[in-house]
Amino acid sequence: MKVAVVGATGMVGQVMLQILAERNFPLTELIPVASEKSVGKKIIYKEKSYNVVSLEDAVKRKPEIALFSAGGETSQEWAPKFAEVGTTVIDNSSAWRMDPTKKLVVPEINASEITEEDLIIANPNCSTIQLVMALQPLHKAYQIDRVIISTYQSITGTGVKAVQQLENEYAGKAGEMAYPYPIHKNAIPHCDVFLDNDYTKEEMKLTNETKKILSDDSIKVAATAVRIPVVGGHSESVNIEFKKAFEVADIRKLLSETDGITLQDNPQVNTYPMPIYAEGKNDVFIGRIRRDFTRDNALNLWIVSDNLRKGAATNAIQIAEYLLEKRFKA
Ligand code: 11C
Repeated sequence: MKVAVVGATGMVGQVMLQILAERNFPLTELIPVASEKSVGKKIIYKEKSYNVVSLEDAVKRKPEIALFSAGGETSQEWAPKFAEVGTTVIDNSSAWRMDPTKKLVVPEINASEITEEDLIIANPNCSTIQLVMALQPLHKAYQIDRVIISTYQSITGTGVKAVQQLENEYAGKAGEMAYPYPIHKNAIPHCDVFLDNDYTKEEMKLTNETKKILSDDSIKVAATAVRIPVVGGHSESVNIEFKKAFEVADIRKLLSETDGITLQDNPQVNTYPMPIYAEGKNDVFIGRIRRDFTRDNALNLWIVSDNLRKGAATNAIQIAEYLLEKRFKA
């Protein structure tokens, strides 16, 4: 299996390489790809050195799979060029997610929707993936009417420039700003750009991608996305109203039995998910599960996951593993 990693020098690209190695993905050839300024640089994969190549060169080598994490514009332009030579692109940008002709996939939920014709497959936004991992089994059992979510998002979601901003501020040094305000000792209620409806693009991704992944336009999702000076993972405070009645014990049982979810929920001994402990792990962690006593059939919970892993690289590689099994197995 010839695999290209487009954006190999970026934050998500680096984690993709790490996860391909960890999971022993059966590579016959690795093609690390990056922008012109990184071409010729070396990256190390399983103790072997590889030259970073350009997008043009990577297309010529016709990989079976290209894992893209190089931003929306690169995906818009280059994913179709890879698809034309028969490569299946798994794209981590927002370029194709809401395109009705493209699948938006969280493997535990809807990988079975992928058909032979799908040569560009979209990976959802990080904050959406961890949310739908929790919502899907609950929706199936109790039918979700409405979700109110507030996020507490890691600066790694913005990229290396944001990590540098925090480090500079922490050290009391001047430097380039990734955000319009200091992030050290701060919480910025602004992830991605503001849209005409006064929500941010990140907030509307939570609304729209959730409906698409769960194949249900009737689910109402209102989000507030907040950036906090944390690395390691995104956290989400989520309030869900169901159409059907539930018992909290049954919700706990259901989530604890769901693949990809780890329950960390014992307030008596201060057990709940936190980003410093989610970092480096592939699961979605759920805790603080409790009835919302202000509404009928309503629930509160707290969801944490490593945004660079299940929120990006792990999910993309799980899609590749699914394809390996269903499409590429001889
Ligand atoms: C953030 N969710 O934390 C973003 C990062 O659409 O893939 C990923 C943006 C995307 O800011």
